[in-house]
Amino acid sequence: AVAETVLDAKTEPRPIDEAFLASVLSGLSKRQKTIESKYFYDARGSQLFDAITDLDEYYLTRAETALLKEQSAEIATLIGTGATLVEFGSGSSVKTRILLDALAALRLYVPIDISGEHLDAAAKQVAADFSLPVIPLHADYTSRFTLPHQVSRDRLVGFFPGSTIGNFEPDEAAAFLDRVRSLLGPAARLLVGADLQKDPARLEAAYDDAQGVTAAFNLNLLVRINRELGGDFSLEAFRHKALYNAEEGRVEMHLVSLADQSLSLGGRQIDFTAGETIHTENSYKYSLESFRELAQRGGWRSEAAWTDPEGLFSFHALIA
Ligand code: AVJ
Repeated sequence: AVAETVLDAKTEPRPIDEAFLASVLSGLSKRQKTIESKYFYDARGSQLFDAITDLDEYYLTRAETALLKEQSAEIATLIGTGATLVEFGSGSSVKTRILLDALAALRLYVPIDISGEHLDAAAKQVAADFSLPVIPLHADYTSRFTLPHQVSRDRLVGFFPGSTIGNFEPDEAAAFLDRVRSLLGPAARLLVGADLQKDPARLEAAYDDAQGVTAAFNLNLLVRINRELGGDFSLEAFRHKALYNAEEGRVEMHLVSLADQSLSLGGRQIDFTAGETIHTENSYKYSLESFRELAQRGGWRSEAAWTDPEGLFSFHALIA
């Protein structure tokens, strides 16, 4: 506690991220309160997500990694030589390495990530390990951006693993896929991972693990709002909830208010009734066919698709 006080005294107060504040205020003033899931990933949130990927219940990362290893030679054959790989939300590029091991004579790797520090370190490491030109791009791939001018729009291959596409509403996912297609140009390919529909109990366990890591990941949104936006959320007054919404085909995460309570944020009062929730994430689950339809709405056609032996996860090669 003493050390913290000393540090606090020396640290300049950081200016508030106005976009974050505006997004939270707007989300919390809706009838169904929401917080955008892209705000999960501060340093602590990214750490917690990494811990999630190691959980027994969270089969997604293991299934996709195994699938990529199994199919990387075939994927490499589709892609051929001289391509440029553009990754959306590259993080630490762990899955990329599996592809890079198999891809012959890649021309360039362009990792795109919202977290700048992480990105530069990961980019340097990949460049060194694969003796590959790497141009990292610090950007929020969910908003509009352009590729660096050094990247010629020739033989571009997008890479979007992890079922992150499932965080978009289907309409937004189709719009995103359409935007990626115009970004990558004609003759482009897109390699994308999508989690599959399955037994709701298995899905719910994946988002509500026994150790409570996912609960901590969800509650970290409130920790972040308290620290960065001066919120006064009591963490004890909310609990994590995950449920499978069968009509929508998605897992939802919520934070449930355990009591009637009011708090203040950005000069506004926000009221909760007991049992009211903040909807913090959707993870849409697709079938092979429903994902192909989605891709088609985004202007892509399916070139190939693979699933793991258990039928848990899918990986698609799309062509513009
Ligand atoms: C990284 C978006 C794919 O939706 O499965 C994990 C995030 N949320 N546990 C997912 C997440 C709760 C994850 N994605």
